[in-house]
Amino acid sequence: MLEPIADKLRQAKNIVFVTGAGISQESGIPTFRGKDGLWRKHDAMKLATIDAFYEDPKLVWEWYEERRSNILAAEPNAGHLAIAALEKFKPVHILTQNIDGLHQRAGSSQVHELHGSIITVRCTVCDFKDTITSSFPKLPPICKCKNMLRPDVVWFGEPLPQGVWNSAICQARSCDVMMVVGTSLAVSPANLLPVYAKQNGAAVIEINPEETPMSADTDISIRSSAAKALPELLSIFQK
Ligand code: BJW
Ligand code: ZN
Repeated sequence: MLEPIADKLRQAKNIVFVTGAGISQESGIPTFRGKDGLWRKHDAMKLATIDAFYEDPKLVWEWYEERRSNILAAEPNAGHLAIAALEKFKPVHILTQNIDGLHQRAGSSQVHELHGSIITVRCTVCDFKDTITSSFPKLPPICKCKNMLRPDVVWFGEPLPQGVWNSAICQARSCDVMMVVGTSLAVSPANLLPVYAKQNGAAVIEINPEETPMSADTDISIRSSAAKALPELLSIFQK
């Protein structure tokens, strides 16, 4: 599948991955927009905005608690593991929209979490931020300052963490190969990253069983699952 761009991959000085929910689908974590996607069952505007949180914090927290326990029970799949193993051969940066931490658990060292993390919590008012180590006895959890804690994720209408976003732009503008894996590219500003890479002359390679708005502009679109295609990508370097 990747033979047409094998030389480009071998010659690459740095490889950047832009990943989305699809890469974790084969770990049993549902995507957002597919046929079994979360947004088919839930109204995004009632769960993933700050207004929704203030409207019904318990509901939003229950949804995140359920997802967190599913995520913590999941394991990185062959796709995550192949990307981690690639670090033996090339500098690799991962710009992920996922909040599941599976890239880090697979062993990747350079992971930029564009939409935050489900295993951290922060205060809605003060600077408090912490890792969640167990489930909360009462929802919503309350900070020492007596205000509500919230999941440390990026909801619709919220800016991405500035430092992470700035690094992501730098990576996108300086890479020579960008792999776009398991994202519908429906959400901005993350969907601009392949555009920046393309403007910089990088080869953009997509791995996704479905077409995306970027497919026509990629150098190669691989219609396959992440857990199938990424080990093949790794094997190019192992030859
Ligand atoms: C496989 C596979 C397999 C399946 N292998 N592949 C109008 C009104 C209001 C806002 C906007 C608007 N128009 C635009 C906006 C901006 C908005 C936006 O983009 N909205 C669009 C949806 C219209 N964006 C924002 O609001 C962002 N912030 C922002 O713009 O700030 C501006 C600002 C600046 C300064 C001050 C203030 C504001 C924030 C976006 C936050 C997104 N948050 C979520 C939830 C995060 C927390 C959580 O997880 O709960 O992030 S939404 C959800 O979508 C989640 C994901 O990270 C994100 C992207 O989804 P992803 O990963 O692409 O998943 P899917 O399901 O869409 O696609 C999966 C793909 O995998 C599919 O293509 C499958 O085919 C494929 N696949 N199995 C490989 N095995
Ligand atoms: Zn506080």
